[in-house]
Amino acid sequence: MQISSAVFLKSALKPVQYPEADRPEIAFAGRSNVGKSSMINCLLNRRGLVRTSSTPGRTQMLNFFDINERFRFVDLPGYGFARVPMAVKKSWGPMIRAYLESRSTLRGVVFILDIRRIPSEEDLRLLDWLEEYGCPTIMAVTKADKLARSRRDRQIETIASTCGLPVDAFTLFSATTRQGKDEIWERIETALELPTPSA
Ligand SMILES: Nc1nc2c(ncn2[C@@H]2O[C@H](COP(=O)(O)OP(=O)(O)O)[C@@H](O)[C@H]2O)c(=O)[nH]1
Ligand SMILES: [Mg+2]
Repeated sequence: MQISSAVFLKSALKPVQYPEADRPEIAFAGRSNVGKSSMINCLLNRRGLVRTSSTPGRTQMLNFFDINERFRFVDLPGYGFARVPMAVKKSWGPMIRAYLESRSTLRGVVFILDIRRIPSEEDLRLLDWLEEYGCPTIMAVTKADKLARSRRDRQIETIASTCGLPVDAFTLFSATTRQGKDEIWERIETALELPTPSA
């Protein structure tokens, strides 16, 4: 994918604040600190477009980006970080569900897991919601550079079986080495061509 423009549009907490639903959209989901923002920056070849943070739990809003004046990326708020206020933790579920339920232009969700972690209950709950709402889902396992090749395969097998999915559903990715970037783009391009799922 040739990126001619990538522009931050706005942050939103609830549907009335979302930008107009006039372009197909791909959302990025996963726990805090998993590497969502890093993946978006890597896909767009923009180092600092999306703020990455070593202080997880800060980006508690949906952040919308306009790409090539043709489609949008949405950096969804992360979950699973211990040191955020209870009110923020409680609002996460309704915020995500409201988005998945109402966004008519949503074409796919890139679901990101950390290669070093067994998927958590929260990860699995989100996976259930994606299934419930019938969202086409692109499974990605990131931070591949953090493990030796021999351990990667075993970890992916464990992650896949925990999710109840086949190993080949997962794209191995690293924002550091850019491994898997082309494959994620191919899957995103395929998702962008899908018709709007009926509500
Ligand atoms: N080694 C390595 N570090 C990564 C990778 N992706 C993200 N990180 C680091 O993980 C931390 C959290 O990344 P960020 O993109 O902010 O996660 P987010 O909270 O999901 O948006 C940052 O310190 C990143 O530099 C990766 O593929 N490899
Ligand atoms: Mg982030």
